[in-house]
Amino acid sequence: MHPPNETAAPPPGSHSRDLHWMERALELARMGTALASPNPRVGCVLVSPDGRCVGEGWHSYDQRDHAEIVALRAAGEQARGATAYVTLEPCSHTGRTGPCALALQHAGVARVVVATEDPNPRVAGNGLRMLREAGIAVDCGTGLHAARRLNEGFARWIQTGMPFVTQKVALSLDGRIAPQPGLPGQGPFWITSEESRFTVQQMRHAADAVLTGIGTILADDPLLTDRSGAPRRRNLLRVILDSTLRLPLAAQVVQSADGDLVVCTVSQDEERVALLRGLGVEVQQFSPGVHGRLPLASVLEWLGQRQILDVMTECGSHLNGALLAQGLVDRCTCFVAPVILGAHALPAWGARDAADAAAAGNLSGMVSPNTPTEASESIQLPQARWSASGPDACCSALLRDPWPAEPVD
Ligand code: AOF
Ligand code: ZN
Repeated sequence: MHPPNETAAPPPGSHSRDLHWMERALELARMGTALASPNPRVGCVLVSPDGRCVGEGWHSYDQRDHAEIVALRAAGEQARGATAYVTLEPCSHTGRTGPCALALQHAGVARVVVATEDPNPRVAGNGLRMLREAGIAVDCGTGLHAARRLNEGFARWIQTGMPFVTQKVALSLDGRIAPQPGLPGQGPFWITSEESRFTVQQMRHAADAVLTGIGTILADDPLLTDRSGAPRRRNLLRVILDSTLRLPLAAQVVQSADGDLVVCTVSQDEERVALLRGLGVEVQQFSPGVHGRLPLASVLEWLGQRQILDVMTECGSHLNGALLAQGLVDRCTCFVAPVILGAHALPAWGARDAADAAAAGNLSGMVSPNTPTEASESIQLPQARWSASGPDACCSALLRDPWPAEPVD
């Protein structure tokens, strides 16, 4: 008697079984959102030869142990002969902990299935090699896409020192982000739906910093906090770009400053700087860039030095335009609402003056050389995903993939 085909479980070692357990490992890795940074989000599942899960783990920075170690500890002796499903290549180096590749070997794990290699140059393939040299069967690439999307910030930061920048834009059907400035009777104005705003909170939760310009503070007086309610190990850093220090002391961001508010400026007004610092605001002064402006790339570099991996921008027209034109946007996530605001309303991407407009017209500066551009008249974004968000549409497009083009196998 054979069981009917449709009830047969995929045989051990089969691709669909590998995918099944890797999906669980990815779920575990997601638990590290806002808790693993500045380390990557990593999940691990140990499965016995008869197909039972014998241990699970995920990495949280404050707990120190890597995902594999947490799972090995849970499995104890049952790790012997097991298959380990790990969302990131086990490490080969000694950092705050010893090499996970070695720990898996010592525990007697027979096979390791890895979603993607570690982009950390100290590891990058060495962990896979260590495992193979120890006679362990290694497969790399199961669940690759999802695993890479989960650690875009880490991949960008560990290789370049720069944070991964997600530009979030909530815009009307006619491409506007706010009604005509200065109209009487304006209160808080929401373009997008509650569903989209909920997603924005999740995006803030997944970010290490949120960045905006002084124009947005003056217009909307936002709080810019993570109100997802989910735990995080570091406060979401609120970064305000304010070249001339116009930030009002009564602004909500200032009133709620709790070691999580940084104002970046080129102003030398030491009196104003002292006043802000007295209210618990961190003020970072930069040397002026082109046309005396705040050098955006230097601001991002400085955030990277502070172990900020993921920056989400929630800016107005000019800053949106400048960030894009200067090639500083890695991913663009737009919520498009079925609303028309009219030609006098603010465009989602604008230019402050003719010089900015000219820069914004040069598409080749916006993305990396390996992104296909067609005669510099358009930039194709093949890695874009559209989804419904209540009555809105959401498009999230990758402008620059932080992962190496050729995965290590
Ligand atoms: C793994 N499993 O769960 C994580 C890994 O300073 P350490 O010792 O915590 O090492 C950090 C590096 O280890 C990090 O940059 C990344 O390359 C890797 N993270 N590796 O095998 C994990 N979180
Ligand atoms: Zn490790």
